[in-house]
Amino acid sequence: MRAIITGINGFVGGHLADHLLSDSSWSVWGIARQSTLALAHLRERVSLVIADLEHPSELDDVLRHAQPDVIFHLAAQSNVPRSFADPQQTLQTNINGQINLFQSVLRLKQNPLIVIAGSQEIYGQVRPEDLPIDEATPLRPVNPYAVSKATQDLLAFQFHISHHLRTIRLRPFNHIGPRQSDAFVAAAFAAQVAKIERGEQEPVMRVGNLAAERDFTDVRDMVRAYVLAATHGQVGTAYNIGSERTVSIRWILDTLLGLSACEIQVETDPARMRPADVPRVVSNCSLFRDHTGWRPQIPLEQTLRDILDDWRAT
Ligand code: A2R
Repeated sequence: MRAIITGINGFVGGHLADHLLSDSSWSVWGIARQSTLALAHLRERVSLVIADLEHPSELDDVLRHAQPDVIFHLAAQSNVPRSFADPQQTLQTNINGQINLFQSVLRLKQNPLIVIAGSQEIYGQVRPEDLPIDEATPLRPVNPYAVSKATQDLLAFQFHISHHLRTIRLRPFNHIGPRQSDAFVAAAFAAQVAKIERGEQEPVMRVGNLAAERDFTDVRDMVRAYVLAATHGQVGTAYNIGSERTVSIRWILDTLLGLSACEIQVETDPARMRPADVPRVVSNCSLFRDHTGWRPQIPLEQTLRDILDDWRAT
């Protein structure tokens, strides 16, 4: 099986490549804008192709060359604050990038399975009575990134219906793990703990809303789900992927603090409070479970230990 991963140099892309390459039946091409793979250990094993999703002729070259059976479409502008700062750029990259990819596939008359990495952010402002969130829950995106992901989801459906593209739409809930940017909460806390342990920061953590409850999955379980979607998923379908349980941000913080020998104070920083936060988000993933048999396997305590060890090593 020949797989292309767009966004190979991103957080999920590296883990997905690791997972695919653990099975000798996959060969992996990666698309990136840079001329080198971010993860050194992948350099011998992934065929890197330099291409920008916003340049259709570059995509044609990649597809002609790789002749993929599966495209895992991960490349995106994935940062929510950046999407507020420059909504046009986020919509341009995420929506037009995906349209370019689809049109390239059609132009070359290829017929790969296309797995779209979406986001639970598309559900946005969920009401308590909407919980747990299943695929029929209304989309109420509340930031430009979420709008771009909702549009990617709709376009994948439309191109499946109109052009028979074999798309599968994934709607992953929060996923965390080693190598994630510290723009995300678990990595942000772990990075601070590691700095405090090295004496680079005073032993005080400044935190936002700790009461919010979210549905977290280890990224390594998440990429296993992406591959199961490709091998066992139903074309044309949208799937939620999550743990179907919640933990609070406070639990994440307390677990990380419990993994450190340092005495660390916690202070609330009003600047980090997001008043519009939805208090609780939890998924219903029964459709994906029924179709693929997937269940997360890595306990979150283990995930947090691995994240902290990763920051200690950087
Ligand atoms: O910014 P770069 O050059 O490192 O590349 C990013 C890449 N990317 C692009 N690649 C080709 N052409 C473009 N126009 C383009 N724009 C962005 O996508 C980056 O390496 C990758 C996204 O990685 P992360 O931001 O780390 O996202 P993550 O967490 O891996 O999420 C993967 C997917 C995204 O579509 C999310 O929206 C979804 O999962 O939940």
